[in-house]
Amino acid sequence: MAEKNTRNTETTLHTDLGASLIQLAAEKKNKKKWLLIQPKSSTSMMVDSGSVSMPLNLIMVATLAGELFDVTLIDERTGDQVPEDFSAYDVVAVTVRTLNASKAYRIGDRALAQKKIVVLGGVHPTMMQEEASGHCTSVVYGEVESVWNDLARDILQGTMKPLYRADELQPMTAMQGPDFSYALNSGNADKYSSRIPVLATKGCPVGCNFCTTPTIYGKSYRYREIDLVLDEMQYHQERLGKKKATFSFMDDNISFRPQYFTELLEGMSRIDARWNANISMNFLHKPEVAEIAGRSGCELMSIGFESLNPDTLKSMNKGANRLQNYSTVVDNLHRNDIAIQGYFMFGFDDDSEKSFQATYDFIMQNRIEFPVFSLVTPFPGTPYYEEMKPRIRHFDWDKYDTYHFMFEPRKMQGEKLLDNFVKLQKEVYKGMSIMKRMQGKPLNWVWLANLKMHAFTRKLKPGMYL
Ligand code: B12
Ligand code: SF4
Repeated sequence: MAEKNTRNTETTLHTDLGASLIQLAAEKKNKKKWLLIQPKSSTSMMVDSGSVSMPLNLIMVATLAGELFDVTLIDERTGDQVPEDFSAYDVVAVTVRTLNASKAYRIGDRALAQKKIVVLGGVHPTMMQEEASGHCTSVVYGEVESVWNDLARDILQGTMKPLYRADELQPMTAMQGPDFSYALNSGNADKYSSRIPVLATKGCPVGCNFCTTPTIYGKSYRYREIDLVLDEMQYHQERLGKKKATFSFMDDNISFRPQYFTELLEGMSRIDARWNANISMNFLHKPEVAEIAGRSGCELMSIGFESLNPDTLKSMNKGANRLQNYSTVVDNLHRNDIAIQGYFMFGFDDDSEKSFQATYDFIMQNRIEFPVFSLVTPFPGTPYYEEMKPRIRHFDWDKYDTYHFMFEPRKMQGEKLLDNFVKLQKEVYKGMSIMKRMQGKPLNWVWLANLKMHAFTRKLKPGMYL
């Protein structure tokens, strides 16, 4: 049984307003009961299958709500069942991304019909408030921390507003340490990936036109105190043993502030951490950064290379990606035994068969350990969505998993796009290619991921992406 992490004591509730909420909650005879739900999407791709990461978003909601309410967290991805009958609960709160929005809306409708308070939060309701408000009592815009006091008070008093949106974002230094017991105590906790989600920073000022982060957080970049992050990691190291505690940063772009990032890396090297993160290339071409990252226990970095086509890179506004730095970045990381999960997207207007060949050559020549391919998906609320809306083939949210053909690119027929997309994946994950990319590298989960991808890509057919 997991204990609660009580070492990280900073909390949003420990303010005057927070104290009055605790008082208000205590005055109520029965604590209100919350059911928090992580729905499973219906995608057939490898997104919600196998071992999934603990839902840090809902854990954060549970951590706040648990101070005032009785909270149960269920995760449909691990096999937990969403009840038909919500009579045991007062509040049904669901986290929603576009790919599971239809499922979340069905849950919301059912709970509303049973006269429950229904709260929808997460990136999709944030971007599609009007649509989401048809399936709930209240929509929470963006992070729960910035609106929590208002939301909690209204739930206690039964005076719900249709939308909770903060005028300004709270500094992240005050972010409550997540209480993982909500996930770890679940009956299906063994289905969670052993990598523990951790968050040090939020936001990303890069501003890619297809990404929701700049829309939700603007150009802001906030971070937690490094000691709080390290303290949280040490809590897990003590709980599991240093060897078993591996961490996955959920940050949008952990490396954006070089000074903060290098201090965090130095801190992690002191506590002997093992970690991976999403990172942009902004200063990874400097060998000293990769060197500290290696020393700090980084096992894998996930990098959005996105494209090898300079026109495509330009069109997506991803200034951090300089083609001339790609191989240097890879080389720096490899020299420090850091594996690379490389993300590549296709389907842009400037893509042609050449884009596929260039990507294949880059991956094979640079021995990228774990390439991941997706089809560009204009997510609602992004500038890209507005631009592409007249050309989008469907608005069935179940297909917004980045593995569906969304629109016909200008320089390539859809059929050709999908043929090349499938061919590239099969080529990169065929036995010989895996050997070429992975030979001599440590026999660990990255190898295993390659073997799984080998089996998965064998079965791919262009029609699956329609
Ligand atoms: C880390 C990450 C991943 C990780 C871990 C995912 C996971 N299980 O959480 C991995 C790599 C596995 C992943 C996979 C995918 N991801 Co991802 N991911 C992220 C990233 C960078 C951070 C998410 C995170 O955990 N943040 C930290 C938590 C604490 O913050 P949060 O999620 O924003 O939650 C806060 C608020 O939203 C709010 N909130 C959230 N839920 C609720 C619920 C209630 C009731 C309330 C009140 C409040 C509330 O309060 C929370 C606490 O502050 C986001 C970008 C982003 N900033 O959102 C993309 C992002 C969520 N991913 C995205 C996508 C597309 C995917 C994939 C489809 C990619 C793929 N093809 O595999 C899959 C889908 C996985 C899935 N089943 O959802 C998109 C989703 C776009 C959309 N409109 O849905 C995002 C937004 C990036 C983007 N392109 O814009 N992802
Ligand atoms: S660098 Fe990553 S997180 Fe930042 S805007 Fe671009 S896609 Fe989004």
